Amino acid sequence: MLIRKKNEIASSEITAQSDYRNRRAFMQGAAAAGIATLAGTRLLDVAAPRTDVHAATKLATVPSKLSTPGITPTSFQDITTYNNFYEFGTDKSDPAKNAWRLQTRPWTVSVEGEVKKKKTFDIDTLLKLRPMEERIYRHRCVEAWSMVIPWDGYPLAEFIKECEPLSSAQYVQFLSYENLNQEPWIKDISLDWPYSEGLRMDEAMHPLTLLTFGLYGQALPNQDGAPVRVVVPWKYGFKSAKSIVKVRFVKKQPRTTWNESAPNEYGFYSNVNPNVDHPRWSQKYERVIGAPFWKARQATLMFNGYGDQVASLYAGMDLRKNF
Ligand SMILES: Nc1nc2c(c(=O)[nH]1)N[C@H]1C(S)=C(S)[C@@H](COP(=O)(O)O)O[C@H]1N2
Ligand SMILES: [Mo]
Repeated sequence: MLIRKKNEIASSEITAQSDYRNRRAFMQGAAAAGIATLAGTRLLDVAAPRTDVHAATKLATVPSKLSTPGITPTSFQDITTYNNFYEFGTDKSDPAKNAWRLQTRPWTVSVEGEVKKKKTFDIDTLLKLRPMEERIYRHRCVEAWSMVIPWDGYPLAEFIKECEPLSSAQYVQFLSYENLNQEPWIKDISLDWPYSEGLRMDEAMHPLTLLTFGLYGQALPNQDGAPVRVVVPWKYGFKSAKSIVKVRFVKKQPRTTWNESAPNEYGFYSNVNPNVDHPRWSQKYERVIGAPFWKARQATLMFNGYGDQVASLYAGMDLRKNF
């Protein structure tokens, strides 16, 4: 995606980070050498990045009937090191390096707008609201790469019911966390923060749309949008806002980050569509992350392969105009 970088990240930030990393490496070394005291262990807990695979919280999830059959998940390694999360830098490798800064507790999601009454959900309440399902979905970025991800969550519709929206609510907007101390990269990227995305109410209520708390049976690594994100498998990846703190029910189509930044390139709908090219590249094929070279390029499917389930949402709409 095309963005203007304002200037390089302040060198003080880089220093602070490398100090931290060095301290962490030292503490891990100490632990490995078996010299960690109780105090040392506590320090190590604090210093260990929350993205550490071994420190991840396991989620009790059951396989879902709505998983996409016949596709093999991308490796955990690729899913967690090749990311788009501009709050933590613009390179695909940046979020894995930088998202340890994100503090995911305490965390609340507030609900406002066209609802019976405003509510605020604590993340640990949200986690337990409904049984957790594992949904294996295709994941297609607008930049013409793809993965397969086993997400853990429950239908967004279940959460929406809990929010008690009024009949005047036509759209739902998702706002991501914005914090300059934890996400100093924000300063250097010309987007209108916080990251904002939105869905039409019927899209949000669709059974495939997942409120997502984990992947591969464990709490989301920070770089994948901890502690809670949305996943909309028939749309380009940018429609799925990460690290959500606010859900707003609204009457009119809400502002969305990429549409606002380049309206001719990124539409509000952004349904995966091999027949509508991005102005600067084709959407006919996708690069499959982590695949051997003979499977590394594949044809992109209409609605990312979910047309049987979702095409009716767009009956009568011109998908070239409403890209
Ligand atoms: N808050 C926020 N959400 C975001 C983004 C972002 O930069 N910030 N990037 C989007 C894009 S472009 C994609 S492709 C997906 C990537 O999700 P993944 O890194 O878990 O694969 O997250 C989306 N959600
Ligand atoms: Mo994306």
